[in-house]
Amino acid sequence: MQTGIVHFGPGAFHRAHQAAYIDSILAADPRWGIAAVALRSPGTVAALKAQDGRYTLAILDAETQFRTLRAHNRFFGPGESRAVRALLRDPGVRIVSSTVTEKGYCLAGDGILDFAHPDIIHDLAAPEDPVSIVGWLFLGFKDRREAGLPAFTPLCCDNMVSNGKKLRAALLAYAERLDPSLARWIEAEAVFPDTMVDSITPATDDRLRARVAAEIGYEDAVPVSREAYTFWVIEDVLPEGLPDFESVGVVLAEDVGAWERAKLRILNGAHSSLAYLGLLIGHETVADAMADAELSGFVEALIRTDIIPSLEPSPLDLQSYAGEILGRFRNPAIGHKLAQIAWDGSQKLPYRLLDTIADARRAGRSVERLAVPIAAWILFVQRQARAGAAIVDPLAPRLAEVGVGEDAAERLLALDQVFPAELAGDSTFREAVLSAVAAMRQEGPRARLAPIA
Ligand code: CS2
Repeated sequence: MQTGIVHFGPGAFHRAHQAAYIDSILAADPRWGIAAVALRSPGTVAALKAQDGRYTLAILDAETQFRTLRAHNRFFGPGESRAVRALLRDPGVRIVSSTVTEKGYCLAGDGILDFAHPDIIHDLAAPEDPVSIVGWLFLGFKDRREAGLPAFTPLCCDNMVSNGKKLRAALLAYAERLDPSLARWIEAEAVFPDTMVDSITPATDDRLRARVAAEIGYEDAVPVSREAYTFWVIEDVLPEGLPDFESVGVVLAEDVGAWERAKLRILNGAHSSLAYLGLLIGHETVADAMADAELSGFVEALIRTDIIPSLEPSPLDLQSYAGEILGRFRNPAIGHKLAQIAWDGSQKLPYRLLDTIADARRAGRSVERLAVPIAAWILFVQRQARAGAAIVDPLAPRLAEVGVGEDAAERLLALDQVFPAELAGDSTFREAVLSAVAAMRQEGPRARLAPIA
């Protein structure tokens, strides 16, 4: 196996999704082994390395299946930056992919590079020793140009609309500050495909480790689990000679936008809604929340009546896509924790719900129901802040501070890293959210779940 892909962020999602496709590709073409890079957290790469890259993928669904994957052949943890840099200069490396979550791209509320982000400040001051993915791509491209090598292809696999375009714009803005001629080179030489990635992947826990050990007899420190459904759409702009993605079921599409928007707004929008409402009600997993008829009825109405109109016209059959997603949420075989989905709300809400709300306002449609999950996020932040409980979010310190105040709802709605000016200044939207917050505070989290006449 050679190394053709360098991947930043080899967490559970990458190992359950991209690596499973690559594992299949490797059977026919050994060029595409993945180098796993996690320069901040030692755990996963050290364990993967100790297992020689072999780990278990448990597919938990109507049928259970265990696959042993081995798609990674190099492993880089903290302190190994120099070796990563050398690898990015290897002509065999053609793809640099990333799953570093929404916050890993250091974007401001409007989706462009945040020059006030500590990682970007760091990288601009020390561009040869980067910590952000943007800084790493810059350094990799700089070395490639100097060596007279062609550009690699950055492949962003995180849940953001126009993820490739956003990464490209962020990198160009960064390069412009350090070396405008390199920015021109990147513009001319590199493509940044948009991608849509989808497979429900709960975080790995000791229960999964114990199950893998019991069922297949492998003491695997880093197994992953996911549902049977898996889907990957990549914008059809790939240069010649990359892996034969289509041979393993990846869709190459001219326009990924319709897929991205539908998936983010329906699946992820519903997921975040279930998470905040479900946690306030006292549920633990997505399947538990879906078994609550009032809550799942609300979420289905939200999708079918409020979210789908924001996606039309669409080349996709959105109503049946929605039905399929609701079925996936009911999968009792995976314990997908609502708390995991609730993480990083400040980063997720814009793509998942606020874009839909902004579209609804522009088109003059009601936002009454769409305001409910936003109110639930506010009450969730407030509940965590007042209990002194952890808020997992890059804005955590700010959320904790604002969340304890009397005017928390108003102040959260004023956070410009979360709410675009268009919504923050929109009294119809604000009133819908504040009225839902007030009702849920008085009558409890189910106050706004009843069907709207
Ligand atoms: C989830 C996603 O954790 C979350 O926020 O909504 O990880 C979701 O499971 C995936 O996007 C499904 O493809």
